[in-house]
Amino acid sequence: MKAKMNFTFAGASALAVGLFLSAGCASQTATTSGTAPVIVLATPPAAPPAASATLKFVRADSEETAGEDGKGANAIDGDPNTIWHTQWQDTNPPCPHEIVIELTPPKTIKGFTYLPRQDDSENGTIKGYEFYVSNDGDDFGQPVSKGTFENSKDLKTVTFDPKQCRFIKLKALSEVNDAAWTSAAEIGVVPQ
Ligand SMILES: [Ca+2]
Repeated sequence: MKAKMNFTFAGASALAVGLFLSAGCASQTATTSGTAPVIVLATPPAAPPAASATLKFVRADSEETAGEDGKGANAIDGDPNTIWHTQWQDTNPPCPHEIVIELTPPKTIKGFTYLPRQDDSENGTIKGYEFYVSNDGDDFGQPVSKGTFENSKDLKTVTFDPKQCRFIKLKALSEVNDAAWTSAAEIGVVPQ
């Protein structure tokens, strides 16, 4: 849709420029003809909203809520500056860690996104991962995707064959510096 709009824009612009150039010392007719498509371009139709699902935090195996605000819900609040972080103040449970998120309504998704914490620390940034989907929130079966993230602050996008699901689970198998923790600024899905 967007590519088509851009093509239309470019084509119309070329037409307008062509009309302008051919008009020379703009006659009334050329000016009127050349202006019309520009007016249309000034108010392009709005793009249709992307298919999306509301994300709801369900559970995580560990959340640090005393030493910092590291609750699991921070991974789906839309704010890159808030994070889910597993416990580190009184105990440091080791990987793997996991977080379960519900999609409302259930969706067919073809991938997920992981945004690591965006501050100066790497603590908890996921290295090895597995990603699961489920319809009941209990039986997640085998992972639909597994791999290793590059160690950077960049948004990671992982795609797979489309899956209809109500729940997703991201399991962190390891941390970039092999520490015990897991953290996430944002976790999202890629709708089909
Ligand atoms: Ca967040």
